[in-house]
This record gives sequence, structure tokens and C-alpha cells, in this order.
Amino acid sequence: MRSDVSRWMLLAVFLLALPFGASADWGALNMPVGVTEISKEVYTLHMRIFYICCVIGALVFAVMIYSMYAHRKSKGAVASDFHESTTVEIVWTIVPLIILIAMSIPAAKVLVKMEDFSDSDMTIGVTGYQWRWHYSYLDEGIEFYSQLDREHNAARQEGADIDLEQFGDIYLREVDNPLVVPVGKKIRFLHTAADVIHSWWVPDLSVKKDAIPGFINENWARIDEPGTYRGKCAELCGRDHGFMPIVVIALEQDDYDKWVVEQQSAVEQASLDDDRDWQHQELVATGEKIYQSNCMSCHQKEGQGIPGMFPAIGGSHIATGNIDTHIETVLNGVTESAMQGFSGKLSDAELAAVITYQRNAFGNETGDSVQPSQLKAMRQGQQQTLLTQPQLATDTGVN
Ligand code: HEC
Ligand SMILES: [Cu+2]
Repeated sequence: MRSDVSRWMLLAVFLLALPFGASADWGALNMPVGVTEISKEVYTLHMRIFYICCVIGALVFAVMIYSMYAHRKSKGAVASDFHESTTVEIVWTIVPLIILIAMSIPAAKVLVKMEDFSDSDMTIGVTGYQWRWHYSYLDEGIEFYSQLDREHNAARQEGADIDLEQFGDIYLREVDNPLVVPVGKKIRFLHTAADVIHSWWVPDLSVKKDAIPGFINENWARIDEPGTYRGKCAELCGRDHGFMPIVVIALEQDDYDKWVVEQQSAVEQASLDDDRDWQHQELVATGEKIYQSNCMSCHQKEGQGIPGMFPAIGGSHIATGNIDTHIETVLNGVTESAMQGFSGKLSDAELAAVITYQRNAFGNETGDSVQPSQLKAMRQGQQQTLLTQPQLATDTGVN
């Protein structure tokens, strides 16, 4: 009789353990330990509570399985009949209460630590856009957009003939401009969004925070080890939600300082680019890259668009017609449509390049070149109108 019970128990344990034994890389199923003090504490907390749950689960199931087997009907078992047993009720209230309190104390400690934003060494603003991230280093004056790497973006296009092997295990998890940070510094992140709700999630840093338009959420991380840490947008934010990865590169302080200097000189270079005249070929070549990173996800690889959703650029009246209308469209976007303005996202030179490209690709053969100075003029003209408008309004009020 005894050995019968234990045989059944063994079978149950074996069946329960199957899924664990079957997976070769079972570490990958669990949450990562991560590379920050908080992430390690979160991991420890998670494991501790997980084990408590395992013990409770095992005990409850053991009692259930044993009771069902030992007191089965075929053996003539008769259900015992005890009502309103104060002792039992007290026990099953007090015991879970004690367990819950025991679990909440360490959890509260970690939560409090996570919410302590004091004494941060640097602050980075993180803004979610459909479908890219914008980073702004508040003290260093560095800012840039970060989006799905151009080659990965090309590879995901329908019918793209690209060998995915080359991307290894980071396919669709690479960006053009990673977020670069120093190790050992307390970095405060300020999260917000410009259109819909996104969520900035980097598991290794134990950072996952909703980015909500009109709100600023805080978070922080102090990274212990140099390395590359990847994440994703974790809030369903529209068509390309699955294609706005995050890459954080943590560098030793010296390397980070070098990076900051490089960035600052890149800003100078960009302003030089905005001030000079460009060759036609140069504009087209640069424009193609900018098109692939910024426009292709909607207007498609061959500029054919998606009928009913995104207009084709090849043969478009705007991309082959009046240059100013074309510039206007790209600079300010089209209200009430998915076509957002790129005035804040691309520099004058970048805009000039992508517009030139659109006018000379996909069968469009205008032969036009657009120069950064035209963009600058257009921007200034628009600022002028904005400045004079309130004036007009008061004038009409007086009349
Ligand atoms: C999120 C999707 C999206 C992205 C990204 C996008 N566009 Fe558009 N674009 C649209 C939509 C939608 C329209 C149609 C707007 C309307 O007229 O209602 C449009 C229209 C246009 C037009 C006018 C075409 C026509 O014939 O009406 C041009 C030119 C254009 N976009 C250029 C660009 C450029 C340049 C970029 C990249 C820098 C870009 N677009 C990125 C969605 C997008
Ligand atoms: Cu998103």
C-alpha cells in the first residue's frame, strides 16, 4: 500500500519536472540577473518569492493528491464533517498573512530603493516617438534619435532578398545610434513620449517605464560592467511597435569622455554641412540612406507606398511637382495623417538630401537638387509668419 502511494508521487514529480529537463538552455527562460545593483536585487527577490511559491505549491498539491488517493470513494471513505472550526479559520488566515508580510518586507525595500532618484550623476531625457527613441543628455548638450538599424530595416521589407544569418541573434535588435553611457555613474532617466504611450525597457538594467505624452516618469540605473545591453519598446504603440529596439552601450569613463567629445564635434560637422552647397550625387547618395532610415517603413523600399495607406513617391505629384510644396510636406508633415513633419528630426542638409533623392529615384527624373540653404530659407519664412500672426489677430480685434 505504502509503496503504491510513493510510486504515484514519483510519477507526479516526474511529470511536473518534464518541462524543465526538456529545455536545454533553461537559464534563458528566467529573467536576467542584469548588470546593476537594483537588477541584482530584483533578481534575488524574484527567485526568493518564486521558491516560496514552489514550496507552497508543492505542499498544497501533495496534501491534495494524498487526500484524494488515501480517502477515495472506492475504499469506502466517508467525508468528515466539521463546521465552523474556529481553529482552522484562524490558522488559514494567520499563516498566509504571515507569509505575505514576510514577502512584502524585502519587496518594499527594493521598491523604495528603485524610487530613490537623489544624488544622480547625470540625467538623460528619453522620448518615445512612432517609431524611434530620442535621447537628450541634459548636461552634455548631446541629443539624437535612435532607431532600427538601416540594414535590419531593409531586411524586414516584404520580399527583401537579404541573408538574415549575417545578423546573428540580434536581428531587429540593432539601432543606428545607441545610447552611450558611462559605468559606475548614477544615471537618471526622464521618460516621456511625443505621440502615443511607449515603454522603455532594458531588462539588464532593470529599467522598464511607461513613456506617456504629457507626463515625465523617472527611473535610474548605475551600470556595473561595460557592455552592450539591448531592450525594446514594451507598450503596444502602433504598426511598428515591434521595430523600435533599444541599445545601451556602457563604457569605462575614459572611453565615454572620448565619445562625448566625438559627439560634440559631430554637431559642429553637421552645422558645417548645413552651411555649404552640396553636389547632386552627394545629395542623392546621402538621401538614399536617410530615406531608408526615416521614410521607407511607410513609403516602402521601391517608393511604391502601400495603396490606401501610404502614397507612392514614384510618380507622386508632390515629389515631381513644385519643389516648395515638396519641401513644405516633408518639413511640416500633413495634418491629420501619418505623415509627420521632419523639421525637428532632420537637419537642413539631411532634409535637402532626402528631398533630392525622392525627386530623382523610383522613376522620378526631375534632375533637381535641393540645397540646405533652401531649407533654411523655408524655416525662416515660417518663423516669420508665426511671429507676425498674433499681431494680425490684435489688429482685427481693434477693428
Ligand atoms: C509613418 C508613415 C510615414 C513616414 C515615416 C513618412 N511618410 Fe511621407 N507620407 C505619409 C502619408 C500617410 C502621406 C499622405 C499624407 C496625405 O496627403 O494625407 C505621406 C505623404 C508624403 C509625401 C507626399 C506624397 C503625395 O504624393 O501625396 C511626400 C513627398 C512624403 N510623404 C515624403 C516623406 C519623406 C521624405 C519621409 C521621410 C523623411 C516620409 N515621407 C516619411 C506617411 C509617412
Ligand atoms: Cu513604442
